[in-house]
Amino acid sequence: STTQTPHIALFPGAEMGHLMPVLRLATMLAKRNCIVTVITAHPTVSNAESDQISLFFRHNPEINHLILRLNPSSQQEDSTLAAPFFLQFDLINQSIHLLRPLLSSSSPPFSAMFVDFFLVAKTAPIAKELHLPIYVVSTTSVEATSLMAYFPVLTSNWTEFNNASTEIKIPGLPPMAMSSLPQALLDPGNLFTLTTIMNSQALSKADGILTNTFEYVQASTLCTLNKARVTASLPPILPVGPLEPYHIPQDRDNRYRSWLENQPSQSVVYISFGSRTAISRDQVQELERGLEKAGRRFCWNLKTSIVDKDDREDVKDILSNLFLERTKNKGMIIRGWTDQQEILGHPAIGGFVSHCGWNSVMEAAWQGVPMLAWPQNGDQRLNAKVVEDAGLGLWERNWDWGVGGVVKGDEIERKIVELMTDEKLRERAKKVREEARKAVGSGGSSNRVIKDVINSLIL
Ligand code: BUP
Repeated sequence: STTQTPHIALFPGAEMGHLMPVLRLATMLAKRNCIVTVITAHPTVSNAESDQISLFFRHNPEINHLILRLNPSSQQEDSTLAAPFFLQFDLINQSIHLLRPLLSSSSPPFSAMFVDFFLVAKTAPIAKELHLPIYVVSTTSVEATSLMAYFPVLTSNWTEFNNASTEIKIPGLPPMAMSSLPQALLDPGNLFTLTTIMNSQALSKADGILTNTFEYVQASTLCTLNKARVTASLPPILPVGPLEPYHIPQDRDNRYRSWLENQPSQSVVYISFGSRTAISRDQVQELERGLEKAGRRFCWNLKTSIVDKDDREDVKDILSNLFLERTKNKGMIIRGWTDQQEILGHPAIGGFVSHCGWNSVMEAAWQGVPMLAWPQNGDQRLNAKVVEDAGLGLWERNWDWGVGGVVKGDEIERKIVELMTDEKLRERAKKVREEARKAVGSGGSSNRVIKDVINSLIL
């Protein structure tokens, strides 16, 4: 039989940082004449996820939607950082037997499955049964993917791993500081660690690892890794990014939009630590001090809870009255979910203080906004290094609140001023933007990669 139009099943994981890039990939594939079906697990962990899912399908009617209904979990929500998302991944994996009937009932039949990294172990056998190629969608940097891929080797002897020096050596990559490892991975019994190892070991079953990155920012890493794989069985890492944001017309949250409209070009620093990182009260106070002293205009996406669903407290209960009063003409405080991509694309934005979640890094690259990298946990320190190396931003390595530390206001002031006045940095960030657009444009590196993948699915 001949299939000119491949039908691709996309299966994102839990958490906005895993959902958004897959939805972006879905629109990219649909534009290239693929039939696209996105499978989402229901219920989601957060309202932000379920809102985004309904908005997305409402505005992209050409993309099909299948729902994998999860059995209600008997597990209790854990209060440790981001644990709800690991539990959700676990629950999806436990419910994976529901996927096969969903897939086989679909018409036209599927040509391939693209799945989240944390779902590959359980979905690869299904792909095999259905004789479908399977690609992993990585939502992080190549460095972080390599670390995951190599992790089972690193920990084949836990005692040795725990006594290891301060550096981790992964073939083909510069040594990584032990401190850049997601903390949860140091605990062999942690659900995150177990899920990582299970899926890392299954990577060899995939035909490729589609990654939201582009040659320019990670050229040497990509080149080394694809020549001499981290592990012999690692499939090729395929840079297809930056995944272009899709536009969803919004009628809510006009407050910050009209505020931004009235600010001079490149005068505002945007501050956000992502959807999972809650900031401590002490750090909030120091940030207030730093922002006030820096005297710059700012737009602060203020989150004090872990999961993106429940920021309920009033701003006035978190920030000091004095700060609010003194900065009322200079600052905009955002609570709840907002379209970050749209904010970063606004001409008034001149800098981005970020935790360096990989999506945020790619969004800053896409818009050419200089970053002040302030990584906290997970893959963020590895990502911050990429930001620095690519010339997209500054990184103060000793800034860390992850281990209970608090960065002082004076330090914050100094770095924000540097971020907003460093002309060379601004130029370099512009260059990154140019290269990002070249990569996905006609004849660009990412464009070629995705074209080849699609062509390989045409029988
Ligand atoms: Br907060 C927030 N609006 O208000 P990352 C985030 N986002 O659009 P993660 C919004 O969510 P970790 C908001 O643009 C990005 O696409 C943001 O992904 C969007 O970090 C995504 O940047 C967040 O990869 O943390 O997933 O929050 O690093 O722990 O994965």
